[in-house]
Amino acid sequence: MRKALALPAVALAAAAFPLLTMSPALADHNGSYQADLSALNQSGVTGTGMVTLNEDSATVVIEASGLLAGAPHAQHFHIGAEGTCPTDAEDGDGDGFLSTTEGAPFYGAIGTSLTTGGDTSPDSGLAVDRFPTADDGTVTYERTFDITEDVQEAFAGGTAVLVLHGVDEDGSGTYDGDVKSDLDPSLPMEATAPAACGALEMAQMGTTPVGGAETGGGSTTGTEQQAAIGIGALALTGAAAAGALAYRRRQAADRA
Ligand SMILES: [Cu+2]
Repeated sequence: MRKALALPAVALAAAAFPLLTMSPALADHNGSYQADLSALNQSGVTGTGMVTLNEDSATVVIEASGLLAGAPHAQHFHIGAEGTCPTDAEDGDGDGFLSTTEGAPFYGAIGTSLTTGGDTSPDSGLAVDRFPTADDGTVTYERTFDITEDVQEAFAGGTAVLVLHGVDEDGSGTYDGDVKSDLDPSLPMEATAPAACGALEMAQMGTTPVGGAETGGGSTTGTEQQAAIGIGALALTGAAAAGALAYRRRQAADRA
């Protein structure tokens, strides 16, 4: 009689365990992120980017000043590298510019093109007619659109970086000069070189973290959440083992 009761309990715990391991979960990316923009290529650009994520929906607000007036400025989420910004010292080829390519080991490739309308994929990376024009050197941008899964994962993993492009390095008042763009040789380097960069960091909690009470700190990363889930799974494994042990003890008791 006792045996009959004990066995299903063990089976139940064992059955529950794979369910947990099967949903280790995409780390939660929902919440608000902020980037404090720092100048690159001595652009003098300052500003901030705010991004609010809710599943695949992103609301992006960018305010920046000190940009070349009257010129379009490509802007992107870059993803998949270190999640950091380079310095002007990373001018590997010594052409006087930190090019978009030279910064890529830090901020990665284009994940999202922050256009004013239409496509937002990396294909629109240089769609100059759909990027903000800084009429008086200031850009104010707001748009809500869907982002892809790789970009969601970059936010969760801390590798999303906001980059604004277009810098008038020689102060001529327009994109010109002899150095050609590393991205499109038909354009001057000034049109595509990074003007400002900021890592997108979580500004506030998007959801209640798993086991958040004991983490103590203000921020909980996806890694910590996964760790918490792991601990839960371990505890359950322990419960199953304890159940099995109790079953063996009862068997022993029955034999005695
Ligand atoms: Cu970019």
